[in-house]
Amino acid sequence: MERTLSIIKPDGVQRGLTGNIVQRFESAGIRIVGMKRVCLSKKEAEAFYAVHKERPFFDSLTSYMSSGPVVVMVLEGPNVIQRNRDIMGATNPAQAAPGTIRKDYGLDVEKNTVHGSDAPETAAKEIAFFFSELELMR
Ligand code: D4T
Repeated sequence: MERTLSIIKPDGVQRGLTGNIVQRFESAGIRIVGMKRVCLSKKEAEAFYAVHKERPFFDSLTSYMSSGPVVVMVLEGPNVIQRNRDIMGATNPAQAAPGTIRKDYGLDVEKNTVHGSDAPETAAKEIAFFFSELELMR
């Protein structure tokens, strides 16, 4: 059993895609064990994306991620890190496979509708960024 962090980015929340995206996870048999809507400050977005701080898109990405509410979720299931990434599709919506979230809804490489952790270590860190142990107890 594995856990991963999913974020519905501001473009997804603003366009009312939360229900649709949640349904994609649930119909794939993935359990949502934590979920909340939050507004990130620029500083919080910079802390979350700290690994990308040297990348040229860092300022734009963190401004965008703090531009409106996001929905953060902890997904649980076997191999859920990779399964979530398969459901999301490639980072650039133009290269995403048919039927993926980013192909169906992504606007560009920045406004690509969803985020998902990419490995067990990053998943653990990203989950702890948003959720306490208590919130995820069953
Ligand atoms: P996430 O982490 O959101 O699932 O994205 P990926 O793991 O698929 O992609 P990434 O690490 O290459 O990029 C992290 C994050 O930065 C945004 N981004 C990326 C951006 O705003 N502009 C860009 O030019 C690139 C390459 C999108 C995802």
